[in-house]
Amino acid sequence: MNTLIIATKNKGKVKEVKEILNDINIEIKSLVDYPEVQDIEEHGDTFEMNALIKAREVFNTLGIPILSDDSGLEVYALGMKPGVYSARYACEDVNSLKNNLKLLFELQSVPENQRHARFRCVTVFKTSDAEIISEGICEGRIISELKGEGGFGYDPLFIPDGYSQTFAELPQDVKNIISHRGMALRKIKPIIRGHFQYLNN
Ligand code: ITT
Repeated sequence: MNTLIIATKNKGKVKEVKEILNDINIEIKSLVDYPEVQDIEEHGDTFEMNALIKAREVFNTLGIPILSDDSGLEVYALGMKPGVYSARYACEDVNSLKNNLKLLFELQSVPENQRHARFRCVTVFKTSDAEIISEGICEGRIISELKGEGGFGYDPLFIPDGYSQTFAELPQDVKNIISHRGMALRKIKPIIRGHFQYLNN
């Protein structure tokens, strides 16, 4: 069976990507399965640059089709921060609780009706002869206390527009339909499917 590698060790992302692509007949692995791939320095200042950096570095090491995801939260009242720094907003290590607490602290004096935010996700599908990029955006707002146990990252603080529950409270299949990641992946999915169908013919 053909293999697609997701260029991440983030288990929350891996779970979502696998579910969204589950009707393509491929084996999906992540960098958790490839400890020999060294940590990648994400030195780009846009989601697109960082997604390209991850896809290219992992492709150069492993030489098989790669899907990368660079994503984050942009809060309007904070000048679109934390943005590309979402994973390491509070400290150098990825620590979701600390990031969420820092976000609550930064927004403590911002009233409910000015807490608009959006998640953005840029994905890159890289093969030996192409790099395809897609983007998804999900608008919503940040609440003032953590709610829900599901999802990952900032999910317990984010309520998508049109809903009354956080991403951490909503069922995973609902998040996948409306999320930034779901949107970016559904755009790129026909190309991924077509690539592997072509390889099999
Ligand atoms: P990789 O670089 O290994 O993919 P990462 O977690 O460092 O993993 P990013 O650099 O793309 O990934 O940072 C994304 C951060 O943005 C992530 O750690 C979360 O804090 C946040 N984030 C992205 N998508 C999210 C989602 O669907 N729900 C909640 N938080 C999300």
